[in-house]
Amino acid sequence: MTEEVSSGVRLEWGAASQTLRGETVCGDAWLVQPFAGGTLAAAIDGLGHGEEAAYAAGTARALLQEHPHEPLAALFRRCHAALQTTRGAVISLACFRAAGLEWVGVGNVEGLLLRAGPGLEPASESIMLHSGLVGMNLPTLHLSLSALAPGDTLILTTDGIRNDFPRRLVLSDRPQQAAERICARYAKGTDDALVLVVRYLGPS
Ligand SMILES: [Mn+2]
Repeated sequence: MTEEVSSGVRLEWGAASQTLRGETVCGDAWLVQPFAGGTLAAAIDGLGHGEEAAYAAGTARALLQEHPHEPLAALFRRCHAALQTTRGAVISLACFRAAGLEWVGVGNVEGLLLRAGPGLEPASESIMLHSGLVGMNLPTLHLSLSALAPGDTLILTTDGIRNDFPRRLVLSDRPQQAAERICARYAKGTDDALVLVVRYLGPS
């Protein structure tokens, strides 16, 4: 999907997920939610798998969708409060604004920002992950702000995805194609799996 509304940034994104065999619902969830001034992207892995994992992930997703404009630390506090009565979830959040990408994670949802421009160093950046479990143990968060140039591409993957997928190939694919290809070839098969790919196209 491509979004060009009043959020201040133009993005194209795609997602793919795989539900663990034997389960009817996926415990991993994602969101891309534009608001006035930016767009929030999220990848969420409810602890374990099955219905209770999906419930925890869905609870977090609904809150993020409702309050995408809030600071990331406030969103984590909001999710932490709401998930106390659930199994909990690991969550990575990325907010795209004209000023750049603000991103942080609690738990192990990996985030990678690939630089599209040639010769840029570093060619990629990784999300700052804090150990914890939203709903159970919320650490103090240190937010990172990364500058963005057109074509730069964020990839969020839950731990159901092997992390040896070929990085640079992602840049030559449309986000939806990239997400589907990574999910099809690099899902571990032992857990739910989710890939969210978001490309920054430029300011709007
Ligand atoms: Mn998982």
